[in-house]
Amino acid sequence: MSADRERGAAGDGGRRSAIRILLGGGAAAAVAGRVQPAWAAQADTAPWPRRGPSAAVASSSTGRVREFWIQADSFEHNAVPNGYDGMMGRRFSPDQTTFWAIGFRAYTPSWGRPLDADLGTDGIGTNAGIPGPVLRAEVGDTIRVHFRNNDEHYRWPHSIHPHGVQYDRDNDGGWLADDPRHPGTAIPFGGTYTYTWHCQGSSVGTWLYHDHSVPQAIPAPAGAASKGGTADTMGSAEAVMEIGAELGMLGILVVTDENTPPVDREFTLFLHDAYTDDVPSLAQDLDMFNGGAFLDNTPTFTARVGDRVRWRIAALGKEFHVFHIHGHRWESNQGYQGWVDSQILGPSTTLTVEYTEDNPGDWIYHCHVTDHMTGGMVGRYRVHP
Ligand SMILES: [Cu+2]
Repeated sequence: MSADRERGAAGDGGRRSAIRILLGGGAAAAVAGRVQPAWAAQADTAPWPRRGPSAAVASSSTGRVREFWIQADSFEHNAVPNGYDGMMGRRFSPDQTTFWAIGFRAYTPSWGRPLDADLGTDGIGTNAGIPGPVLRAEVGDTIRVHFRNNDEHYRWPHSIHPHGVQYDRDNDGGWLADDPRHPGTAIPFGGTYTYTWHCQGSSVGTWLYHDHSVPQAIPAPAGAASKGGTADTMGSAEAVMEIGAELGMLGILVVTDENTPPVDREFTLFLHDAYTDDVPSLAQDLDMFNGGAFLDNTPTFTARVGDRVRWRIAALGKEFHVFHIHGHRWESNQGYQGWVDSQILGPSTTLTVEYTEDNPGDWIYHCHVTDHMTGGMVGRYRVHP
């Protein structure tokens, strides 16, 4: 708690300094002490919101510790198992759309065995690796993630960096070249680390987590000229930032409170892209929903008329996406406030879409950026009467 207070105090001081700068030289001198107009005195004594985003904790919180045993596993992944782009009619062979992926999977305690899929509104999802398990908690809870790096293929160091929750630097997971041995930022192959994150009032919503460890480059296939460095040649300009996330190390984190509306269906959808420049085994860039590309390789979601439906959507990478569902509208609660049928999201931002289902039919959902439709960001949405 003392850390929270320190953070709040620093934030308030920063805000006052910023106001002085905005007011220009004369006003700043006045604030500094000689002649203080009424508004200036107020600026220093008024009740600036002492509650930073770290302060609010709902009193009705459960205060539980949510423990997760998460392992990074490497596996060969074909993003287009049916070999067909059902929108444009193109065909692919497995060698064109397969790459060595890395993903987070949730396990029984001590990384015993992978947990079963659970697609319920409180579930962890498919637990197939891309995306990682849905990490769920309530305001007031502490999330404890026991992480093990089992990246047998690349044998790179990895980490988990969360969004939306409260953590200190040792639980941040973000690697920096000028502090390369900082705890939690580069867990070696075979190594483990425990992250502790706190869910505060400002943590309610849809967030994400991802690998944020040492940049790496995948060596070009034998016979081709090598384009870049590896962990052993860090400093190469070709190393790719967050390559682990590009290869699949990403997932959705959900924090709820007593005001979170209950729903009948909750779909979690992760938008990310893999590029031939970074992943040489691919024949074309892939733009993926939950690690799959093109109809029937991406998730097919289903609902019934009358269902309360919620989509929790996140994106990572270097693209901006426009999420669109055919036959549906929902009320935007961010940016433009009103009815929409398309919404923008970019790297590390999320969308929470809620509506009551009222339009039966066989629909599609897709990213509306045409390049990304060509790259695979389209899926089916079936609504039963
Ligand atoms: Cu897109």
